[in-house]
Amino acid sequence: MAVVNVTPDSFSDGGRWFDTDAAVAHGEALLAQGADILDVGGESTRPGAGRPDEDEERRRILPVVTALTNAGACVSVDTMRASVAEAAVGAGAAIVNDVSGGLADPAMAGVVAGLDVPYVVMHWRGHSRDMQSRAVYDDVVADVSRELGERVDALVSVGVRREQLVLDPGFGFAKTAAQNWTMLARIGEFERLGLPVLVGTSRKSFLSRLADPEGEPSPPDQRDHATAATSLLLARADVWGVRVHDVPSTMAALQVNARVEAAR
Ligand code: PMM
Repeated sequence: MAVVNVTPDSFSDGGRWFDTDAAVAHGEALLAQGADILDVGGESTRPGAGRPDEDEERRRILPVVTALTNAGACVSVDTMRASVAEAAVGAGAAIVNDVSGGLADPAMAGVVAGLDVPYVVMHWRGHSRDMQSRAVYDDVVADVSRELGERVDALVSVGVRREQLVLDPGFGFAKTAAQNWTMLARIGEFERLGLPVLVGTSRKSFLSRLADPEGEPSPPDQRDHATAATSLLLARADVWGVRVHDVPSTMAALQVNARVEAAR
């Protein structure tokens, strides 16, 4: 899954594709590089970010969803708003990716239940403005698994079909760097919930101080080698998908994995 952020302020690539034509051209390039899914989002979730209003979010993403669907892409819409998810599916999106797992908008569960598309439920503990204060866990893997399981039960109880669901532990969302490393080390445990797992580590800040944990963080666009290394680990753990910004580096990692598997 490759990221198409139509935002002025995403941490990793903010502003670069904040124009319909630039976003569509970027999406087409990601497809040509081998992406299977394009994840189109109009709201930045960087720590401390403010929210665009609903009209602005629609204005940013709907033309991009339409154009990329028409170009043959499988598009997912990265939104926490039920009405935006519904409009994006109407415009051709085939997947709803909700970083709040249905918690940000009480209408989301009902809308998704009425749509025949996969729904990505990410682990979330509140909006990005103050989420890092909520990074408190006894055991991050056990606690995130339990909270995701509770979301699954709540969604299924209002009519979402289990077969629609994909789970995501939410790297960087109310997680410290150490907690992200623990989740990566124990990623297989999330598969015990019996649903496909999507993971987004791409360019996140826990990858920014590899040589020296006390040193200067590397800028986001210099974290793609580390992201590709996580893609290889995640492929070894058999996750369903990885959400990345740079497709060629992750494609190489996945191809290495495929060759190793074929040579067994
Ligand atoms: N991360 C971001 C945005 N959307 N969606 C899912 N399912 N998982 C993630 O980890 C995730 C996401 C934030 O990253 P960005 O600002 O680079 O898009």
